Amino acid sequence: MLDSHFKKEEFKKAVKENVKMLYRKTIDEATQQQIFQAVSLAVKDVIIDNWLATQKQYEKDDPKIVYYLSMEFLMGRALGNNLINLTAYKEVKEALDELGFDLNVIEDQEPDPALGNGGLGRLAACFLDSLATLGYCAYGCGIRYHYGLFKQKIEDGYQIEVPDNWLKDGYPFELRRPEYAKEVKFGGYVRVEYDAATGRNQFIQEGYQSVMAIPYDMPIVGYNNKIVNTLRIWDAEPITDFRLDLFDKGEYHKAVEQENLAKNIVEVLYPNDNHYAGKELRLKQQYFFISASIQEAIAKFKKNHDDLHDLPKKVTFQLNDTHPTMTVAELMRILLDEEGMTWEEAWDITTHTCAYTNHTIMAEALEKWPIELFSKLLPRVYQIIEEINRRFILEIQNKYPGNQEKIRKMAIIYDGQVKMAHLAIAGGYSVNGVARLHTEILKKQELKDFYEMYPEKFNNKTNGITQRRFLMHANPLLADWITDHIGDGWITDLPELAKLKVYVDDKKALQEFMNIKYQNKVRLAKYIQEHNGIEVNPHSIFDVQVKRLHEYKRQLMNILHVMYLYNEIKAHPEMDFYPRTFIFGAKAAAGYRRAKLTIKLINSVADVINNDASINGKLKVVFIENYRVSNAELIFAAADVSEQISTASKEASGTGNMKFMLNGAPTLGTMDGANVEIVEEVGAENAFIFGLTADQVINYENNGGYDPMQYFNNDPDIRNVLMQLINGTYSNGDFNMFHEIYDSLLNTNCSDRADTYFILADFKSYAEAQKKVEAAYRDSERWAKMALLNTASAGKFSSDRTIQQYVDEIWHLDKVTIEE
Ligand code: 26Y
Repeated sequence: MLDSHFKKEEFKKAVKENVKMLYRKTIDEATQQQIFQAVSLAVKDVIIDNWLATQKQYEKDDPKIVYYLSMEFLMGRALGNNLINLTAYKEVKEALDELGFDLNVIEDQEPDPALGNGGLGRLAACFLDSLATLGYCAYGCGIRYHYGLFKQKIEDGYQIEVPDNWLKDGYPFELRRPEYAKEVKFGGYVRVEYDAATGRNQFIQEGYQSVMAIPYDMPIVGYNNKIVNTLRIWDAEPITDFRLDLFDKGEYHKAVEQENLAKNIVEVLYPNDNHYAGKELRLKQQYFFISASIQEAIAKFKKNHDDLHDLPKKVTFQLNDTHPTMTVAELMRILLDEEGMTWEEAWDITTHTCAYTNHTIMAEALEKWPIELFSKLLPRVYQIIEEINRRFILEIQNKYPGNQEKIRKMAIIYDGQVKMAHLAIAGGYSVNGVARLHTEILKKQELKDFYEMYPEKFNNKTNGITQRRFLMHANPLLADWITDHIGDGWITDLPELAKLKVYVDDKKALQEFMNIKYQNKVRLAKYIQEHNGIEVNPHSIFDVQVKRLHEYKRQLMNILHVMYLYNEIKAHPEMDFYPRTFIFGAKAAAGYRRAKLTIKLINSVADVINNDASINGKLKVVFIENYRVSNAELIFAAADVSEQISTASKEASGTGNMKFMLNGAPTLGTMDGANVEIVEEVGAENAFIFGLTADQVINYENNGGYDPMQYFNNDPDIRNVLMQLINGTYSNGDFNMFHEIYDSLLNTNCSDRADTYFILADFKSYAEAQKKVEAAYRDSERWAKMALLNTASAGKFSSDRTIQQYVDEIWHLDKVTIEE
């Protein structure tokens, strides 16, 4: 379908016109960045018409709405994706060609809006794409951080964080909506006043500071269906001058404070992934965007409905992890204090409107706020949480009379802390995990007591990814090849990929499939040459681990294995070794020392190996700087092997694993997260599985008995590699540089259990699995079949499927179609 606005000549004219209007330049004088702005504006023009039509349709149909509340949306670039979903990519590419521009280069001008850290934020972005494509009324609600996730520079092998000023040239795909501004209040105290008219107490917040929340809307274009949903991100601005007039001179100080509050609140995304730090500013961020979003949702509801008791029929608030859990208390506050409901009425509505997704079992990621901090910052919200907690404890006592242990483990407020996960579970009607294994662990281990009390709330929603970005846009050669063979139904119905299975014995098809992989490897090799100055051999096996750097993801095990291989090659130069390129990409949280040291280790090992001429380029190690959504798209398309090697039970789902699979890279991994379901779909013979099972890991954790030293003592290969961490092999003779890593594995002077993530326990079976990878790859026909079967079996892992399950089992939304 070609929209009339993309008639080539008209589009070219629009671009020229935009360059003139925006920059007073002719097209040959404009910079690439200016062309990007002009092209984007022309695209936005088309989107706006569909956006308006969608809003009209929603007003007419009055469908149920899901608000996807998330501190993070890792959107990646919009231009290419919007063109894909408008089905205008190829036409625009041609039009720009004719103007003398390369669409790929223009796309590269766009900053990556990196308003997220990793998996959780990217999942939110995939969900928005699927919601719009499936025709559901959905709003993403988040924060317009002025600085997204830092840019990573590598200097002397170390990670350096550079601020990401993504808004500096202006972002063409956003719309400021000051008419929907909301006031958000912090601090002060609560005055209680008896209202004789209603016979009830009124709770009035006084002496507070406040900021204005100003929404910016970004269009979320559905695929080929004219639907355009909205991602609404809130910016903060100080209350304007007229309010300042209200202050007498003595309050000048307060006015300045309010101005600073507004500046600070949306300044920067916290770069922690799966690690809670307890920063006051983060709590402010949470309340800021939740209060604004919930106020707006209620105002919107009241515009078209007159009874707030119907809210659960028309609205769901989906909480993306515990970060937006404030929703429970803020909704209660509005229903109680502003709408005058009784506690019972308000609680009934709240607990039928909120739903919570858990993304991790890592204890250090659980949000627990000190009462002190919480009650000072949000006095009224805290009162409400106290009352929720009081009643919740009564419920526990009712169910388990005399059982203090249950209260200790389950209370929302305990030990001087507010436990956000407990609030999210008590205050909502649904609790879901993000892969089958993860949900089972939640039920049996982490949230056992809650599952026992509310079994009906628990459910699983295995994650998914959008094939529009991660196949169509990321891998156009493969996308076209697939469409040539089975039609284009897969674009909105990924299980259609199974039709490719008939080609598994077709030599020509296999050859073409692998040839596309080769071309994508050449494309990535060029990127690596340009960005790292390292020459890699596109005929070597591209073995890839890209994801956030975290100990549980075990990038360390990967690089230790590389060190082991290098030792083998040096010791047996005659050995027949298939050339391999190990590719890493990972950002470490700025304050995560051990993760940053692991990056240094990877780069140090790379330095030594890449510069050792004696191994004839059999082994290369590449650390791709500044891994992010845009270069991820190049990387997935070019990968031969997908490293998914987390300690079993620790990776809730993973979604990178699905992106590799879709692009034809078999999984080398543990039975963790969604890997379990990937293996189920593709067959164990088309994956390389190794290592402890989740049950074995949990058993060690609960009962002890793990001794890494035993591996060190009994296995000379392991011992050699570990000794190289402290004998200067990779540190120019500096014995200290990597000592911390050595200690972490063997516990010479560490606080936590040695080798917390069972690297030594899994090392040998990992090395064995790697040998099987090599053997399989040498048999090029066998490998081609495996690769093709991975793509052909990826159907389950579309976020379209995930979203449909959320709709059917949690949200119960109505499907909308745009009438022509
Ligand atoms: C508390 C705070 C500092 C915090 C910030 C970010 C805690 C957690 C996170 C991010 C968590 C995250 O990204 N989790 C990942 O979610 C993905 C989507 O469900 C999963 O695929 C992945 O396994 C999980 O680690």
